[in-house]
Amino acid sequence: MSLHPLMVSLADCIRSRWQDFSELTPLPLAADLEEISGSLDGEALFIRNELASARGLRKLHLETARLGAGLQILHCVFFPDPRFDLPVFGADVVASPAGVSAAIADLSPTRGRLPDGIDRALASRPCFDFGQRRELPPWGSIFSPHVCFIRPDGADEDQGFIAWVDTLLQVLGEAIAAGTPDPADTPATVERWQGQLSYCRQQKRNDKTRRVLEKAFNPAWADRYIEELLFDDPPKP
Ligand code: BLA
Repeated sequence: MSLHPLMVSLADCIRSRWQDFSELTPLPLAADLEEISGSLDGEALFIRNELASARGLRKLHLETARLGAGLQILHCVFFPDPRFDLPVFGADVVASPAGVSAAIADLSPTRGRLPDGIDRALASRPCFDFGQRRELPPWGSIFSPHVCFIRPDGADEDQGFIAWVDTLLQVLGEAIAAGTPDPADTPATVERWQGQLSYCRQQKRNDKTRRVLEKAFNPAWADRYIEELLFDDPPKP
């Protein structure tokens, strides 16, 4: 079974913006984490991971997965180099045979609030008027006021969501190009590093991610996957 069309188009959009980043360098990925296949209750499981770094970004990660019971996931996070005054880009799409239940995308602050330029750029860009906005869970306090968390309804909303992700990546790309790194030991850098630690800690409070991985694989594997690949602690700058 192929991936939901929203995920195929969104992955294409992300890969195409990602290709435009300067100093793009593939990051090594443990061989057993790049392409993972298995089966659960007779159903095929599949995970594909892509990992890179670029100017201003210490880790770009795109994951597409089929995890049993017809569950499909697109997970993407771009973690900035904390020396740059940049937000974390994150996107997650979850689909079951009943359709896409969650589509979320954000540029999330790592130091209190978004840099002014990014905040203004996002406020000025049009965003589709989605019919079903979803309420954030308590750990979602990491997201910005511009976060888009919806249950997309139909092809127009799918396109609207992809267009918004494209806007986020364009705004991020402009901020990367305009930005210059601060020294590693400057207080702002250290605070942004701590902000990323906190972002990862909050994401790890999402029981839904862990539960799905534990069921598809096992608790020890899920733990390693979350701690080493999805939300590993950022190295001290
Ligand atoms: C929700 N994430 C979910 C759900 C599942 C997963 C099954 C429930 C779907 C729903 O509420 O409709 C599962 N997500 C996964 C798995 C992976 C994954 C297994 O990424 C990876 C292998 N989650 C993220 C990122 C964001 C994110 C980067 O990984 C946001 C930038 C958000 N996922 C997110 C949110 C919810 C969610 C906010 C809703 C949680 C809730 O309502 O409690």
